[in-house]
Amino acid sequence: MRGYYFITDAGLSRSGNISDVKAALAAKVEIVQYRDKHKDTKELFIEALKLRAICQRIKFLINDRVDIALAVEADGVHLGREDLSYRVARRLLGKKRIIGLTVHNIKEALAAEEEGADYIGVSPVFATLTKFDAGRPCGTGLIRMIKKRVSLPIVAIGGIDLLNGGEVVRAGADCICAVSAVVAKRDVKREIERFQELF
Ligand code: TZP
Ligand code: MG
Repeated sequence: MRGYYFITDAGLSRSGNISDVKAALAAKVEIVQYRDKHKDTKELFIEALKLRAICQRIKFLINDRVDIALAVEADGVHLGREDLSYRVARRLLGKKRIIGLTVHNIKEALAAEEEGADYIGVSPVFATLTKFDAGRPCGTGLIRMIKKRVSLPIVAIGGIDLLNGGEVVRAGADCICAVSAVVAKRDVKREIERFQELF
């Protein structure tokens, strides 16, 4: 697991999730996460099904919703503290599917590894306007600390752009995700390629 990690954001997108995900595939991303905090269950299911069909050869994850992940046969989920617990999600999803957990500090990172998470999302690295309840920025120092003590792949997220992205990779992030710095741009493929060059 290494490189740019793509997350959809229909609110920031200029041409919609389907077009953005196609651009992400053209930019050779290996992971796409479908994230939408506004749609109802039926709308989520219908769009996730379309995205699953597009993302056949890469990892396709669903944010928050284990039920949608199962319904569209996604490769896994990304869960935060307000979502189903790791244990319950693992029971529902089985051993093979990917479960990524958001962590905000070293204690949570160690606990995520102990539980069996497949990767951790370290969040938010910097201040972000994209997620209003993201919490306090942890900075790249936390990434360095986690890298030393936890062997899970690290996905860094929150306030990352092309100016600070290099620092995040040097701190030890295996993947970086930059939502507004990519999805709100006119040429999504080109922006992702710029992030890929940081690795
Ligand atoms: N999770 C933690 S921060 C965040 C998510 C989904 C938003 C990141 O967006 P941006 O625009 O890259 O700061
Ligand atoms: Mg969540």
